[in-house]
Amino acid sequence: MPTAHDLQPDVREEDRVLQFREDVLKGLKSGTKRLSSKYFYDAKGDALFQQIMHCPEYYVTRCELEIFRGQAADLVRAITMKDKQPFDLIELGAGDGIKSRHLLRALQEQPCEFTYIPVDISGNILSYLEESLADLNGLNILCLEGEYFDMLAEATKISANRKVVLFLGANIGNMPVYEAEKFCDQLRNALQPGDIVLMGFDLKKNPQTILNAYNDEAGITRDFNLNLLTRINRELDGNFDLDTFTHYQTYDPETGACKSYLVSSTEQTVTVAGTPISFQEGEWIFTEVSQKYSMKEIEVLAANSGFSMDTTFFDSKRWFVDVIWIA
Ligand code: AVJ
Repeated sequence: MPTAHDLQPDVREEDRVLQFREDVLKGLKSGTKRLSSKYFYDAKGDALFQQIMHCPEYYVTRCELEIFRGQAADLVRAITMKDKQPFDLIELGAGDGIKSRHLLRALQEQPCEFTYIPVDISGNILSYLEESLADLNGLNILCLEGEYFDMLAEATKISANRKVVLFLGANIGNMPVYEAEKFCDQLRNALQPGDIVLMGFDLKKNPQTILNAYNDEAGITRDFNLNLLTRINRELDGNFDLDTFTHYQTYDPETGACKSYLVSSTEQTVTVAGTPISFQEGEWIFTEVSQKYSMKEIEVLAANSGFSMDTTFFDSKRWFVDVIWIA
């Protein structure tokens, strides 16, 4: 099955690097330095994130997996509804699809036809995903590599079927709250009444549990964070010295924002794509937010963007929730 990734790979690659350079330079030249967490996911970053998902401290994936393993039948009932019309199952930020696999198998056992359309910014992980799902006989799959809404528009061009959009793994947490609100508005506008969203949120809980999940003993999250600098060195001809940057993690239980930074331990000047970037000793680069929610905040988010809350699925500790919203 061809993927969007296969179409004119050279042109796409060139555009991708140009965009990366523009974003990185803008972020590093700004008064408060920042880099977008979407750039974590090169081949090395994908592999490190897979390792994070196996860290004892990183409960997020295990909680959602428990929901998908234990409640697949209920999830299927909630997303297929009564009409039995074929639908498109579009997964935004699909990654390696470990969780979706349970859902896909349960869906294959019911009579309703569907096409699985995983969307991801990493073509690398999509190839891996497609291969890992090869044993699901008869699965209709179409991989789309790119940004969420570009690919959602692409999917709408390809098919007029009812849509079920999966946005799992607390991926929405990578947006600050005001962006998540914009995202949900935009998502609602891209859908038709009756379309369904299945969204995963990491819930507020003991702050120490959350902080530890992003500050694991083995230092995998640190390496994941630092890999962004390695990627800049390689793809944008940068000269970051990784020994002079440390991983710094915070969690604010009141706002629910869990944030990652890279802190320069010395005063220094780094060059990226020919542009000098100077750092004070102790100056930081903000690299990621992983926003945590309360149920109340999730309800408000749904209501404000015009979705109606349908079903909720919790893990046994109630640390994570998958919610069904109807457009
Ligand atoms: C893939 C966005 C869900 O924020 O929990 C894990 C990424 N970053 N550890 C998260 C991540 C550091 C993860 N998401």
